[in-house]
Amino acid sequence: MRLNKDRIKRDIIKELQTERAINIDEASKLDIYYALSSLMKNYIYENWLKTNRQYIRNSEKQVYYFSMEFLMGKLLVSNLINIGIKDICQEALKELNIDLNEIEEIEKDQGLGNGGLGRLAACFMDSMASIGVPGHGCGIRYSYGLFEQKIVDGYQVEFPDKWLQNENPWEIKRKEKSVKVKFGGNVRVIEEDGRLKFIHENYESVLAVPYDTPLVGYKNKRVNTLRLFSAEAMEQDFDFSNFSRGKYIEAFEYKHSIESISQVLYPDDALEAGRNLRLKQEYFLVSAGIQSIMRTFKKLKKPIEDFHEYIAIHINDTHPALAVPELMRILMDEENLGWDEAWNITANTISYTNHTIMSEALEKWDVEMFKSLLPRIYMIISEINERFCRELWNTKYYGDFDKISQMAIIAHNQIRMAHLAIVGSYSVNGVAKLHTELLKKQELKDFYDYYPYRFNNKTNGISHRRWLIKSNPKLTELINETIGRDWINLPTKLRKLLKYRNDPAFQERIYQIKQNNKIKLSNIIREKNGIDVDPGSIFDIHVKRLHEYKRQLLNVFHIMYLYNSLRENPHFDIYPRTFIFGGKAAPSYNMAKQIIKLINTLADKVNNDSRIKDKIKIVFMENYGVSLAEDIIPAANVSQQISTTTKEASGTGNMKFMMNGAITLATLDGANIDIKNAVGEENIVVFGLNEKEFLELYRSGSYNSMELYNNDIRLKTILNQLKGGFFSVKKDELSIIYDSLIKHNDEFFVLKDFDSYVKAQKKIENLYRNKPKWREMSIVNIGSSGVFSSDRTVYEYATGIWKMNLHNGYY
Ligand code: 26Y
Repeated sequence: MRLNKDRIKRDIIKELQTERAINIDEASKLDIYYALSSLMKNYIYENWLKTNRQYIRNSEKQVYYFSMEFLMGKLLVSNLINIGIKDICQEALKELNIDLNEIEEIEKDQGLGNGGLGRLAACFMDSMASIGVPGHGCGIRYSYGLFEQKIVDGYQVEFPDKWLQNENPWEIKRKEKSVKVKFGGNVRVIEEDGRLKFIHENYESVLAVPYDTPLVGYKNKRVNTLRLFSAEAMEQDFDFSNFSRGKYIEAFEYKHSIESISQVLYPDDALEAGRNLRLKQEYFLVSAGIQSIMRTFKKLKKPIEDFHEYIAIHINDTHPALAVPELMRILMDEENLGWDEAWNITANTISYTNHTIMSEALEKWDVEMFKSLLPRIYMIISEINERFCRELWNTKYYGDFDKISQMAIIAHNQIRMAHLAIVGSYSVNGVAKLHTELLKKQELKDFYDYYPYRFNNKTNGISHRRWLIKSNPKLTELINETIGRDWINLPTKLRKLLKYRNDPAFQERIYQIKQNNKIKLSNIIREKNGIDVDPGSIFDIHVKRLHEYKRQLLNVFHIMYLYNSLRENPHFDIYPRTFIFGGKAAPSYNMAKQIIKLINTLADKVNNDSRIKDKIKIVFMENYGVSLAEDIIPAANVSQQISTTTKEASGTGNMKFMMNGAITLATLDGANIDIKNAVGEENIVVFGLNEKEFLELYRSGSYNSMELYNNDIRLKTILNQLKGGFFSVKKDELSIIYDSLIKHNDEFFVLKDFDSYVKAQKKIENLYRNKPKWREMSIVNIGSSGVFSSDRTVYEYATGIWKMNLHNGYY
């Protein structure tokens, strides 16, 4: 379909009339948003149908990416970009006196994820469609995404995220493709034709209703599918006539209890939820997802024994690890395969990514709870466990009870999901080099020793379409003008920019673009926070989930140190700086919430202290999420990536900042190390303990935070300020922070890295004062960021793990 400006104008006007019954001069922004999305769907659907038809016709292998989280953000502009009509659409709207940015504002973020893992899934969807991987997302359509954060009196307060309040124009409900998911009941075993049969009885059925969203590839006419399931009560079960008279209210209660399964996303991203409802959600996802895949597979009319030749199922962390027993159940109980055949298919279909080494985040389920909710699945896991333990005994670990119980899937009355995921899959990957090495050497060492060939690394990436082309259009324009447009399909070609690193004219333009982005962000800050910040100051940004290991505290302590120094000595030399924070704390994570309170309390004090003459400003931006990130990241000078070494599996924010020309202030953790290797030591500022030093200190148990407190007057002052009267907060308010650092010996080595961090910050300041140097570094960062495109990552998954043949001109 050839599109031009006039045609788009005409289509919008017509769409408003026929679909919204309104003329353009009366239309609200919401009307325009719906009209625009509706006409885009006309452009998308044709290719969606073609893509699906082609997949079936050619029997191309399909990947299904199972994830409890998809943090998609807004889709309107990103779809316009990928269809290839953003510019003409923007012009067409302009001629109708409509500003595309204002229409975009109307759209609610699709925030069905906590943070890194959910956003990674969203970037992968974009990359799969764009580089030509037949791949689809499979998840839950939560009625409420991650809570909306408001800051009230300095504290985080959570509100429900009503993202579906207005109709979501991108999804199509496909009620006719619903499947049944069964919970509870009992399993009766009978013998039939010499084989055992397992009859699941007295269960409760839940209807999993799919909602499909098209995933539009970048200018390649390919459209994949994101399928999210919503839980509904089965109509016959819910039928009021089935409830005896007088049970009217109970009928509704029943309906609600069923629908609660897809009601809300769990807001914890590291602390194990361990709850019955969460387990229901996880099984709901995998059962609905695999049943739906089975239906598609049947259309190919291929022998079931070859299932894994046509289907790959990837599990995003262990949350969908029940895919292993669920696929076994379907193959055995519904397709009548024997155990060995079913196991061969399953273990060749499923692959698994680990995203964290923090033991708190490793999922475990209580056996009793599990058994009563999923009796048949429990039987299958028990059998997998028994066979696995027997195999260990018969092969490598004869007589070694300890080793076998350490590796078992079920032990101490718990089911260990990571062990299930590893045993039931053919590939296990970490998300950055260091992370994968740590999995092999430590957390999953036993499994690495046993299955070395299963382990591999796939360094994370981000979609350069969303995180550069969409979020930083001016920088994109400059890049296109300077090196052409090849880099869009092959982002490593951004390297061509390196040639201009010392070109004063180019440096000046890079600087101007950054300046404009900073002005835009300053306006947002003025509007949202009522704080005036100086776009001429260094924008030093720390945005991500709130976690002790991510060490927002270290940043805060440095600011307190600067503030104390300025108060003591008004001539203390400092380049003006704006410290920007953003991030949500899990609602039950007290310490993280106290850190938010501390940041806001400090901000109040510092921002209103006339003695320091606006040399420091502190801003906490509420409700950090995908769209806010798109405004913040292009405006950053400094990217704070300062986790305690070994704790951050990869990080992906670090890549987004780098791609937008910020300089990373980093510990040698996660993908920071890969960034350092990509840009070279001179173009990143590194500090703190490295992996080896950290592990030595950690293992020796010789760290004593009290000593640092006693010997470093800066730290002593700061910590004492937390305790007594310095901040006008209730008595003992911030003392849990003090206690964690002093009484509980500073688990995340904040005090240990403090001195090194202060020096690194000084180095940042000196570099910033040297304008040509800073601009050069910024260009080198942009030019080296192509390897962190998720196109590269997905290409590696597709060829290295999923064994797909890609017919693609670029990759
Ligand atoms: C079990 C449940 C409570 C749970 C829910 C969500 C556990 C973990 C999570 C989310 C984890 C997560 O987001 N991990 C992050 O994954 C990113 C993508 O790989 C990494 O970049 C980041 O370092 C890691 O913390």
